[in-house]
Amino acid sequence: MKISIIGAGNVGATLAKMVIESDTADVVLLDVVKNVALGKALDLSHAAPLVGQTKRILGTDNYKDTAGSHIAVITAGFPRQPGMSRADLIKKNGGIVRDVVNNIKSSSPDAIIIVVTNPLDVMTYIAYKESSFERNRVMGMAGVLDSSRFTYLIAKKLNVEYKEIETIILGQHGPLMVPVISHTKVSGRPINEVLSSEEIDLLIRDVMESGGEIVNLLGKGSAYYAPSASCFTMIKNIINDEKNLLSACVYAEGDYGLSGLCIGLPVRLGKKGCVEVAKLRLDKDELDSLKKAAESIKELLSGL
Ligand code: A3D
Repeated sequence: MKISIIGAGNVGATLAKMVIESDTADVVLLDVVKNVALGKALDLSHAAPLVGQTKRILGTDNYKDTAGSHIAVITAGFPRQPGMSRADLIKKNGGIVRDVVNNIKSSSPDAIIIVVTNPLDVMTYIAYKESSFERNRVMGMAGVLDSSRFTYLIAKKLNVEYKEIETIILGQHGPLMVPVISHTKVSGRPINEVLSSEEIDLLIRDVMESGGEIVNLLGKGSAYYAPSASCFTMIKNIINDEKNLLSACVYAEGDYGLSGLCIGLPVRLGKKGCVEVAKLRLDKDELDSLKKAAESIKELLSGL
């Protein structure tokens, strides 16, 4: 297996470390800033004798080195700068994602693409359209991260193990995310039998503020350990054909009454990519929230 990671920044390099240290696949780490990719790949290679990994990592700025990748992860892009509008960020990162996707398309025409670059729902849509790949081969990472943050917060609040929590967050990666409370359980019990609605609302608020909290604490850059782990979870599901129920941003084709956009939906990932959009029975207010999130994403897409 060969995984190319485009963008050797915080998320890209951390993900590369997870993939090779676990001996999951060979990695090509590509960045426009060639020396950064080369330096990080060399540093990770020097750890091989200590960690015992047998897979190889190559740093490059040349897409020829990525040829024949099974999975291509796009982490290339820039965060929003002070004074920069969302539309400005879409323009800047949209241009990068288009360029990256066209390179992936010619070097690895059979690859499965996982997008991480923000704003996630819009960048995944751009990647889907630009690639002309089937929808099962283009997806965005956000829901696994948001769901993991919710799991962490519920487990902490109730002092239970993470494995006791079952939850999923759909919708937009942002303030219009949709935590599916009707499918959130603690040790098999519906969460609203364990926590009051006020307590649940506070936890949801905390999930929504998690990313911003980390940005404020770091002072420079944004979260990358949990985003990388989330991406790695998606990769493992694909490589090992695990097909666990996860949330990922995919192109909607009538699923949940939505179409013409990429949005966080419940999916199963396997060797062929997104092998199923799962049909969960959602409450009316959850469906309404999903529609609201879709409207907001479509508004952003209309500016493309
Ligand atoms: P950062 O550490 O700045 O790394 C970005 C890297 O992309 C840098 O090394 C750049 O040189 C490189 N780059 C820029 N343009 C290109 C290009 N055209 N080709 C190849 N490489 C290029 O950022 P990061 O790693 O922290 O985050 C990367 C992206 O992921 C940003 O857009 C973040 O907002 C986004 N992100 C999303 C999530 C989600 O949950 C969706 C979480 C964390 C980060």
